[in-house]
Amino acid sequence: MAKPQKEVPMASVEQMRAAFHERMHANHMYGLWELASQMTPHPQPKMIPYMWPWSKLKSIVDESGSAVPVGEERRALQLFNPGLDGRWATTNNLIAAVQVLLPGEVARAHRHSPTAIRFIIEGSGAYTAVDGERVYMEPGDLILTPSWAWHDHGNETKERVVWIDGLDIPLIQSLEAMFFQFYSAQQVPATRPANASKRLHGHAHLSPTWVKEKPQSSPLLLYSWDRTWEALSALREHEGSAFDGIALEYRHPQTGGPVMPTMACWVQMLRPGEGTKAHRHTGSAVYHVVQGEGATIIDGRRFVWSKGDIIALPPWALHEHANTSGKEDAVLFSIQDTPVIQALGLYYEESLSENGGHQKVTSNFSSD
Ligand code: GTQ
Ligand code: FE2
Repeated sequence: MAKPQKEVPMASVEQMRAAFHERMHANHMYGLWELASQMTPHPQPKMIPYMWPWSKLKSIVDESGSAVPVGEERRALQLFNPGLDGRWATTNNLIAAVQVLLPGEVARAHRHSPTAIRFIIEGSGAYTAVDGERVYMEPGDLILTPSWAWHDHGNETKERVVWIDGLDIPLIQSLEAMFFQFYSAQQVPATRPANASKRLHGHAHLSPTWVKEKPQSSPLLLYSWDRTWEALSALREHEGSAFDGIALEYRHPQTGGPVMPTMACWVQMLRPGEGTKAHRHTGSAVYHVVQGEGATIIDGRRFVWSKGDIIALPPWALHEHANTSGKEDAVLFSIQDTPVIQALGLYYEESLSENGGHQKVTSNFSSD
């Protein structure tokens, strides 16, 4: 016969447990059983899909010129994702900003560990000087500022210049690898001819054999719009990607890899009436509408876009794009954090099989 067990009253078991948890927390410990909900079956990003329409950006851009000077810092409007609680972040890893430089202005020389790209929206003939080389801007150009490269911006023209900045600041912050310095003078003296990197490295399939140095970031600092458009046009009869249309990645001319270790840049053309199928993948992106009109459906929400709009795409969000114009090509430029995801073996991708590969639209985005 079993020994009669001494009964422990339920209430005291609960009390003992509560006291245990309290003691554990007071000593900076948590039980795995309290955290299990964070081991999600798939990514559940805090950032939300969001769009900054150009109409809104433009009115702030217009006002910014007279409202704030170019002081120590640049006149760059940083796009904060509403899902990220005031963090300096457009996506979990990337920041996008719109920067304005008025005629005669100079933005003071500095360098930082975050990597930057510029995509020019408006204005011709202003420059970014990168490590002593002036890189001159035309609309549609992509200009790189590798990690830790000195840079200043100058506008000696008679018109305002506006561009998009893309940086990996949120990633660098979470890695706690932020370094920043101002240069001792307003500008870094020019030590190389203007657009030198394009003259040396900007010849598509032909590389200078005597250049032995292979930097992690692309040594080509200027990807001119005329070349970009030439490539898109030459490929327009191809089927392209089912998910992205005629999507091209800007490449490091020596390695063939992404332009920067932490950021990839893409340009994609959607032909009149073209619509892509939906897929999702790890890695986040920020899109900028270079030209045309269309819509992107992200997790069932339709974002109707036109020239100048900026859209944030969360990791693992279903997305598909469409050019809704019957006549004009649509072109999207984007920055993506996929090189980081790829390097760590964390790239996952899935296409939507139901409903012919298209999402059901359940809402329409509005920024009001
Ligand atoms: O123009 O160098 O949007 O350093 C954020 C940080 C732009 C710049 C930004 C920067 C810059
Ligand atoms: Fe900078």
